[in-house]
Amino acid sequence: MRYGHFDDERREYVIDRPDTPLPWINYLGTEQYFGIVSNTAGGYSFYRDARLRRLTRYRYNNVPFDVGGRYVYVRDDVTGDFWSPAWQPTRSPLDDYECRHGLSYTRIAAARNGIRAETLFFVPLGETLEVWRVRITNERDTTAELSLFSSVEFCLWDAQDDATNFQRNFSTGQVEVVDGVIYHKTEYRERRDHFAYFACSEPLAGFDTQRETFLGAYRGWDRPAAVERGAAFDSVAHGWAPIGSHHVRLGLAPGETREVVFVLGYAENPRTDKFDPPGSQTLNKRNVRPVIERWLRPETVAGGFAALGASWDRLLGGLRVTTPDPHTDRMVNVWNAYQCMVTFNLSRSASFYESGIGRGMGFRDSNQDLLGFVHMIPERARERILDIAATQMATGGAYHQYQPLTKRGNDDIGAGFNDDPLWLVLGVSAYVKETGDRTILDEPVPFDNDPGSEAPLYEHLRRSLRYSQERLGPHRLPLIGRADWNDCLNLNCFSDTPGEPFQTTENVSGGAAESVFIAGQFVFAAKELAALAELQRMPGDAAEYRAAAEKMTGAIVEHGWDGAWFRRAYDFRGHPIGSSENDEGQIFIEPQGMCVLAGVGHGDGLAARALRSVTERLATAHGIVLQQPAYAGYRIELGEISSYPPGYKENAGIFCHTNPWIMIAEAMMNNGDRAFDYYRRINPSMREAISELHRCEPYVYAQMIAGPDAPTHGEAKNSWLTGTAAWNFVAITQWILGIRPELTGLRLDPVLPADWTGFQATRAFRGATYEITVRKVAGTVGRVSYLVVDGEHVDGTMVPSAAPGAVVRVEAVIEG
Ligand code: BGC
Ligand code: IFM
Repeated sequence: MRYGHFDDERREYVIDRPDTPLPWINYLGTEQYFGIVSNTAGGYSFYRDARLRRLTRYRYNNVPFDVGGRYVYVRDDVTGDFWSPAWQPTRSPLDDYECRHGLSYTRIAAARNGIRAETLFFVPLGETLEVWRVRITNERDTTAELSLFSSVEFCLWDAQDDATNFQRNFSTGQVEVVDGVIYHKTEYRERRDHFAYFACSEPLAGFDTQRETFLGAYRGWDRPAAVERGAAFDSVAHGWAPIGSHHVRLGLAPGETREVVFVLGYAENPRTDKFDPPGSQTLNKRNVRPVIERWLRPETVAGGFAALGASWDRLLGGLRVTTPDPHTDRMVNVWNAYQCMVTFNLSRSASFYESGIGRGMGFRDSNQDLLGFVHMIPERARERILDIAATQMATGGAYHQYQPLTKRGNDDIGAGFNDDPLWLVLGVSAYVKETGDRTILDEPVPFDNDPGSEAPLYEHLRRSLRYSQERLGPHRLPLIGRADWNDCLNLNCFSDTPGEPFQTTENVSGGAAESVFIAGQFVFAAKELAALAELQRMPGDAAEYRAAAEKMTGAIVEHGWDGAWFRRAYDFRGHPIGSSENDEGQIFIEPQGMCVLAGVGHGDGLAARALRSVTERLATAHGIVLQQPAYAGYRIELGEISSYPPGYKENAGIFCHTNPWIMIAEAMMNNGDRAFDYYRRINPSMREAISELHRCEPYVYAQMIAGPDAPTHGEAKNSWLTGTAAWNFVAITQWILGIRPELTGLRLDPVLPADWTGFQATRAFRGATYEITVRKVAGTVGRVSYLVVDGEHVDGTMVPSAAPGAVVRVEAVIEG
């Protein structure tokens, strides 16, 4: 069952009924000001940091869910009937409803009793504000006397404090209403350096800023007293819960459409010394007024909206494909790329599942996200890499996270996830492959943000490898530390006393847990760094890293191979995990993917055998599960993984992030059919047809789909902010379609499903544009036989590099 459809032409997902199984959300903003908006206008806004600069309030896990948002009410002033054109919060029956989620904008339209209202939400480029453009049409054949009410509930900036510290916050709220503009100016502690404003293009019949006055005591957003009675109270909030609501009266002739614009924005006051006497800091109203006036004008709104669309044309224009599969096309050309950009902007901070107060930027996560957006925004990817690397410690180790506002490593979760440093190598190598810019390797970058400790980025990468090499366990495999990619595999935990908090053995010599996953990742990273070393003309280093990769490969083959698949780890007592010796958790997906990606076992049949085991033991119709059999109960020596009920999350859920590793591995083994089959199983657009089961948005990947051990097998959770986006983008574009940036140039090496006859693509690469056509006879499998580049025959699969600005025609022939 579907709840909407893709409008590929307009790059929109069109939701045609409001009661989706879960709120289906979208993101507003691409620079500094962001918002979440659901298909019923739920969500909130923030400036840069979803925790510390939250403009509007949202109650997570509310009942009913997704209440709190950008709400507009329409009232028929003759009958008194009022309703929400986004359905929420009044949930009045609508004659018509449609939500179009587009690229950084959402348009929600509905009609009731002959009145149609359509609201467009977006954040203009270069501004720290959002626009709501409401178009209201009288489709009756008589005049309509209407009232329009806007509403937002302000958050008192620090979302964590706002949700907990009521003894204080019920007394701090402050607003000011000047010339129809509502200013929310609550101080956060001693700093009055920022404020929010909410403005309307029309003369006001009234306004409200005190929540309980607007709503009425004991009432909800579904039945505000002001809307019900058809008149605002002109309330001014002192403490309690400041809101912003405008009341506008409209008389519409039959057939008439009116446009009303609301602008909600963030502004900062000029910095003053925080010890200035009270009252000396004033709102910077004079400076924001022209901005407000500009954005309340319809022509500015139209121009701003067009500019946003043009910027997405540019971002997405660098890679476009036309394949025999529409699900592939729309994901690659629009939605998967868009999701990658959202992970660039938001990391893991704010979604329907991430509260915006929990996490900063992940060291591991951000490096992987980079794989999916580097081709769209290479300069910003460069900056991101340097920010991440500056949080690395001199030991080569990493903070697990850093704060976007301060760009400093934070200790909230601590360090010691021993896979973290190696992701930096993979991120940097992806950047150099895409851009050819090897100057980044020489860029001086501090350790732990200490300016006195700068070293070239290349040195950071060396230390990343050294970090693993200096932390090997009894099987010469890397120590896992707190965990590796799998946050929940905590193998250094034990408790001697039941009920006592567990202890960790992290640094206990001779007894520490090891990770085969990190071993595979090390081999991968060491080979990448060897190639970068060659680029740096350091053949000695290159040889050293290749030797290190080989040595680690030896350890994997000797201690990491279980007979039919790669083992997962050794616990701190030296027992294997992910082995046929175990009663549960016998086989894990991660080492099968990572070891094959790293080239382990390609020549001796281990890789192919491991992948067969994945097919036999882990693959389901809804994707590949993380491990089998699921852990039935909690085991302290395995940690958090066994705390999840079977079939969810890391305990045998379909952890979508890992599936593309297997797709890539299958492509490497020349199995185009299997690689693509796995791709389709979790492709959100393919799953649109089973939306009542999948439940999450059909236009973006979710982190997890429940595995067969769960009663809800096939149900997705945690959509949007996940490394799944980047890795699927890499799997489909670079390995199945085979358009792959390498250090020496662009390779064209597709591994296609047998029944395809080819595909076409446009790829911008290092300033040139490649118009690609791949031809293959249906029913054949095989790799590219030769290329024809601008009419010239070229052996192999490397596309000769062209000068910036050139447009090159590349034809690849697969003879089968
Ligand atoms: C995982 C969660 C886990 C958490 C703990 C997350 O990345 O997805 O399952 O509870 O990390 O660190
Ligand atoms: O690898 C992690 C990721 O960093 C955050 N989400 C869960 C993954 C698996 O545990």
